[in-house]
Amino acid sequence: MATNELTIVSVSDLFREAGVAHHEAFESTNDEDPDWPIWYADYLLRPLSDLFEVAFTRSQLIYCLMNAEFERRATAPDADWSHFYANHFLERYAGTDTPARDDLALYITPFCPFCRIVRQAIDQLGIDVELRDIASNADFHRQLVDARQRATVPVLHIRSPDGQTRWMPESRDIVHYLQKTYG
Ligand SMILES: N[C@@H](CCC(=O)N[C@@H](CS)C(=O)NCC(=O)O)C(=O)O
Repeated sequence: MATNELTIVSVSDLFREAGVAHHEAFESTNDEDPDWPIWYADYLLRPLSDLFEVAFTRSQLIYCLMNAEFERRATAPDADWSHFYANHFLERYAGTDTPARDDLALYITPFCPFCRIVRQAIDQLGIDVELRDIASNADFHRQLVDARQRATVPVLHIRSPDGQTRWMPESRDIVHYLQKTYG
């Protein structure tokens, strides 16, 4: 699908192609897709990783797509979106040797003070962590209980680029780990 030449044209072509595929998938709902960054991230994960020669993670792409959209709306709402997105990604990832990062997900509940402490650390570090609210999502709740035999939050789920996974409880340990790894 993607060419191996990393140019504004090849990247924006890829985004445009994803846009067409998304339109076909959501035609029946008039292109309504509140989770569009997830759909695009899944569609683009492989071709963007190939094109940039960067091992993007799914959550990294979701995060970057959302950032691109926020920035586009705020700064250039009339710009060609595929060009804007292409530039956004090229500025951040072209020519960089971004190492493959862990895929991080934090199991939380909305009003848990220990979760808030971890979330503050995440915000300060500016890292990309998927938040999984076990109070509103039965699948997340089940995943956590299956893994830990209890529903205490926060728990950080870490998936390394080599596929190894790890569950880390205790807010203090999580903050320490994140600061040591990403600070
Ligand atoms: N020492 C733990 C305390 C975590 C904790 O008490 N979490 C509460 C929510 S604030 C909880 O999940 N309670 C429900 C349960 O344990 O099932 C930490 O610092 O992470």
